[in-house]
Parts: sequence; C-alpha cells; structure tokens
Amino acid sequence: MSFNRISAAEAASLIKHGYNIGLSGFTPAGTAKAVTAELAKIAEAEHAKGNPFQVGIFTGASTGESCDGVLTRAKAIRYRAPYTTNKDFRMAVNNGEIAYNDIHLSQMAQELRYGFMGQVDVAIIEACEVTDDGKIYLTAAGGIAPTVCRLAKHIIVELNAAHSKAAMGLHDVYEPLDPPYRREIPIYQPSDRIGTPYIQVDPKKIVGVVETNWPDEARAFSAADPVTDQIGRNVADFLVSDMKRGIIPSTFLPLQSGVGNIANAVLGALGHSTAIPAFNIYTEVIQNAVIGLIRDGRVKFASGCSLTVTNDCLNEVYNDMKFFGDKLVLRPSEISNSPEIVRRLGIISINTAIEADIYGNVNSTHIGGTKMMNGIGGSGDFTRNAYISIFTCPSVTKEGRISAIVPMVSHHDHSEHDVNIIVTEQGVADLRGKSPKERAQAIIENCVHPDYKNILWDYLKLTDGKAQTPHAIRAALGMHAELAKSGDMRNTDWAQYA
Ligand code: 0RQ
Repeated sequence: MSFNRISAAEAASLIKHGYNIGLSGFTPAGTAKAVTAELAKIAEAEHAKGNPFQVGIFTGASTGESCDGVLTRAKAIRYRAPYTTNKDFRMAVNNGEIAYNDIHLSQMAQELRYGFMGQVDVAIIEACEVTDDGKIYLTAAGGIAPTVCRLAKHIIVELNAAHSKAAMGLHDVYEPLDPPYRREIPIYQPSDRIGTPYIQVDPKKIVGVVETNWPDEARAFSAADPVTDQIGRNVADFLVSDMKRGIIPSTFLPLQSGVGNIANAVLGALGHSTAIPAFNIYTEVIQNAVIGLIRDGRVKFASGCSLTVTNDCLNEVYNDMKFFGDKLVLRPSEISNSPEIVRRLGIISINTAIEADIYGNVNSTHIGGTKMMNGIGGSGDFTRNAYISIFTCPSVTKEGRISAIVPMVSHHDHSEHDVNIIVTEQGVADLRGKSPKERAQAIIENCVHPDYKNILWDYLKLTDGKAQTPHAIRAALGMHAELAKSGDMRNTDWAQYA
C-alpha cells in the first residue's frame, strides 16, 4: 500500500472546527510543523467569514513557533495540554482566551487513554520514514506519539527530510497497558530497550503523507552568566560531597536535569568535575551539553524523550550514529518520565524554581501566583520520585527587586514533602531529615540574597515560632503585596502586620 502524497494545505483541510488534534514531538523537537502552519491560515480565513474555528491540541510538551505560535495568533486554539513555552500562547492564556490544562508530562498519554480529555480526532506525526505496512519511524522526540496514533481516527504523517533516516535507530517505543492490566515497566538500567524502534499503526488510518523539509525550531538559550555558573558549581560540589559521604554510591546515579541555562551550567560543572565518575542520564530533554559530554566520555548513556538541541548538534548525532547509536535512546514521555522508573533507578533530579518558600515548597509555574509562565513540565514526575530532588534558581531576579525565596509560595507545585535540596548562587540548603523550622533556618542562612536575609528573619519573628510550620498568615504574602505596590520586595515593612 502506498500512501496518498498530499500537500500540507490539503492535510489541514481534513481538520474541522471542534476537532482535537494529537501531535508528535516534545519541546519543538520532533513536533509536526507544516500542517499546523496551514491550519492557522484556515482558521484565519474562517474567522474572516465570521465562522468559528478552534481546535484542541494534545502534545508531549512544548511545541515550536509553527504550532503554538501561529495557532495562538490565529486564535485557533480552544484547549491545550500540557507544557508550553510560547510567549504568544502565554499571553493568550493569561488573558483568559485559551483553556490550558497544565498536567504532569508522564500523565498526558494515559489521561488521553483514560478518556479524561475527549477523543483524538486526528494525529499529526512527524516521521523520518513510514513503511507501507504502517511502521512510523519518529524523528527527534517520543512524546505521546504512540498513544495519539492508536487513539486517533485518522493519522497524517509529516515526512520531514530535514531529519535524517539515521533517526530510525534512536527510538524505543513502548506503551504500557492500562489498569487493571498494567504490569511493571521492565527498565532496570537507563540503556535498557523494551519496545520497538517504530510505531506500528493500521496503515488504513494514514490518510495522507505530507513531504516537508523543515528543521526543528529549537529555542536558543542565552549565554551562561556568572550566576548560573555559580549555581552549576554549587550543585556539582554538593553532589561530590554527598558521594564522598557515601550517600550517593561511588558509581554515581542517573541524572535528570530540566531545560535552560541553569541545566546546561549544572551539566557543564558535573562534566568537568574530576571527583564524579562518568555517569548516566535518564531525563526528558537531552540538550546540547549532554551530547558534548557523551563525546567527552563523561556521560556513558543518555535516555531521554527528545533531542532538544541546535540543528547543528542534531546533525552531528545523525551523521555519527555509529558512535551515538549505543549511547542514546529516545522514549515516549510516559516512559522517560515514569514515576515507577524514576524511583527504581534512583534518579537525582535537578529542576528550576520560579520561587521557593522558607519551608521548601516550590512554585515552578506561576508568576505572582496567578500568571502562567510555562507549566510544570516533567519537574513533578521526577521530583516526587527522585533519590535526591534538587531545585535551583537565582536568589533574586529583576535586578534584585524580587527575591526567589519568600515566606510562602504564591502558587504551589512541589511540596515540602518532595523537595530535598534548594540551590541558589548563594549556596545550598540541604532539607533532608529536617523539620520545617530547621528547614527555614537552612534556607535563609544558605540560599537567600543578602538584601533579603533580614527581611526573612524578621518575618519569622512575626510568627509565634512554636507551631509545626510557623506563619503569620496575614503577612505570608506580604513580600508579593509589596512588589505589587512599590515594585520592589526590598521595601517590605512588616510593621503593618504586627
Ligand atoms: O523573566 O523572561 O522577563 O527575563 O521568569 O526566568 O531565570 O530566565 O529562567 O528561562 O530557566 O525559566 C522556572 C520558568 C525558569 C522554567 C522557569 C522571571 C525571570 C525571567 C524566566 P524574563 P529565567 P528560565 C523541564 C522541566 C518549570 C518546568 C520544569 C520552567 C523569566 O525553568 O518553566 O522545570 N520550569 N520542567 O525574571 C517574577 C519570580 C521570578 C520571575 C523568575 N519569582 N517572580 N518573575 N522570573 N522568577 C522542561 C520540560 O518538562 C519539558
């Protein structure tokens, strides 16, 4: 059977108002691009005629400009889940224009299977190869592609020549059964392969193949700076010390690290550390730094959900699969982020906080408690189940007007029960084994910027100091209230709450 070759515009015309579309990809890596770009044009044309045109979007994680960007600006998204990093999407969500369901990435595929979010009408899957008998070979990410392929009534394949067919060896596709039939996911080492290198679909469901040549739209990260470098060194020094104390085995444990400059700085510092042996990565997003560390022999194996790297770096991998083939694997997000596997492998998780409070609760998603930034991503999947869970952030932001450490977080993603270590450029607070009052001492002493230390010590004086978790409830969001009033948390005056 050979499939209909259709244009992206023809493919987009198969998608109707009210449909839910399921996309391949995880971050901009491996996300379908051409059909969504055309879909935005259809939505604009329909809106110009006065007709409604909106769809629901199900993805693995964030997408690129040609999905979230153009569809948001065309006002074509009614509902979306999960994580996104697109600025226009963020604005539309915070203006109340889009229903955004920010769930843990490991749960996305199963919640679709359980029927929590409605049916998947069409799957759009980026592939580097598709065979007549329905084998779809994904490109740079696993995401929720296997699940949306199975659930969708129709599948559109974007056969993207910008991805080499060398990607055919990268994937390990595996979908667990749903309860009450679920069994263990049999991964015991980051390098274990348990599935197939392709998604098997019923070829009759493939309604068209769109040929494209469209490189991934990976985000550029700004250059490292002294603050992120210091955070990276602090994390590396902390892990070395835990290894020397025998808390981390001398063989080391697999690492997960989030996305962005801090993650790159942490990996750079670990890579350069002579005290840490070559290690494994079991993570969601594989960034450029990891590829460099594999080249240098510092990372032995990296298991992830996506290769969210620059296109030069991606081509370096594709062009040298002889070297990388047995050192890399890409998995669906419910496997890369599986709580079961994170707990079994003893993963050390490193994620970024927007703010943390003096008791160790973390806000990863909301600015000022109400405005969505990106989403929780996989940070909760890893944090809750890690061997050691670490959160990093600069101690202050916006030229010092905002402290990342506050009395009480303004939105709550990761609780004190799950957060082990907080690291800023100021130092490291080890919260393990400590009571809330002891945690507050450790965080204020070690992580808070000097401009805010006395403000936080003084906050504690407002409390009775005796309760399990002492708070002066009226003042608990006082630093946020001061920011809203004067634009600078340093002006906080607790006298008004005394
Ligand atoms: O503002 O954009 O105006 O400069 O937030 O902050 O310091 O540039 O850091 O880009 O790494 O983002 C937590 C959002 C950090 C990200 C978060 C402002 C700050 C700046 C961005 P500007 P930075 P980053 C992997 C795992 C959650 C999900 C996760 C994230 C902007 O890492 O989305 O970890 N994480 N997933 O000035 C007001 C504060 C602020 C603040 C920072 N307290 N108040 N503004 N900012 N703290 C991803 C996946 O799962 C796929």
